[in-house]
Amino acid sequence: MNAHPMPSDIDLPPGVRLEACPEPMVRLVVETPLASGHLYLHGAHVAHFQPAGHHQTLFMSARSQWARHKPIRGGIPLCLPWFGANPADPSAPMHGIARLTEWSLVSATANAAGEIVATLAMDSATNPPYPCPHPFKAIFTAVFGTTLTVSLEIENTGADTMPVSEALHTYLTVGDVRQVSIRGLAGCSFFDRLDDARTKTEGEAPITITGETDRVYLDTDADVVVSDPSLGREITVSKRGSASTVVWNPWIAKAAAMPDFGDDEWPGMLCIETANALGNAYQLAPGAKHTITTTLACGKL
Ligand code: TA6
Repeated sequence: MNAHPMPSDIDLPPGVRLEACPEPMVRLVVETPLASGHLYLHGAHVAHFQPAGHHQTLFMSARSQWARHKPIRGGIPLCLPWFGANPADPSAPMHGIARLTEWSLVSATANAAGEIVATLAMDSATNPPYPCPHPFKAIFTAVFGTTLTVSLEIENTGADTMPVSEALHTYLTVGDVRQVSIRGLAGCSFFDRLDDARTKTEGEAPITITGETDRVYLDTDADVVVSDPSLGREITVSKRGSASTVVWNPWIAKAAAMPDFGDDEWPGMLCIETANALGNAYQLAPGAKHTITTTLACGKL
């Protein structure tokens, strides 16, 4: 794989460094009194976030591939400018090109609250991993503090209106997915990707995971709270600019079928994805921009 060039002209605040790890990937390492974090330039991929005094928040597979044009498995993969398969091009990569792209580091600064604000940029016209029918630019921002806030802004740089679906595909670390409960989606309609893609309505009780789960909850801007008794914590996933929330766990068979995911890793993770997918996909006019944002906050149970 061609090495990602190590940025050399960026001033970094105390507690922030760049390193090539694993070679030749380049990551921004954050280590401050508030939190630790890792942000890879490959895919603008947050792969680690641990607020002070808490267990790590993001799951990372031990089998993740670290290669050009391959997504990192875990953390927060960026799905853009399409979520899932590209309906117009079955040969296109799953979940778009943003997570496969080498992003440029624009800045890394400390704000008045002592949080680290990292900004990255990409242009689909510059060495895309796959040709996109609609050109776009994107700006990624991660704020590492006692919470983690990730924002992704897309700009339509083409002359035509472009369809967009997207997700901040967050992999949460949980102690045992069989013991977690998920609140915030009561009464929402959802698209069950495992049941002939039927649209169903969620009940009032907290959601529990008892098998492979792959649901796109639609028309919701609600916070989602994951209660994780085995780690004695809850994680609140809040969002802006998103009308869909995806809940995913591969369970046994799908975990075994993924080459970059350990067969025994499925109990330790749960995806709660901030998205605009399926019926919440949108049309972006030439020159227009749209931003999707997710914030992860950890609390003690
Ligand atoms: O967001 C859930 C999902 O669409 C699942 O269907 C599963 O495919 C998951 O994403 C992971 O996709 P990936 O392409 O990263 O293996």
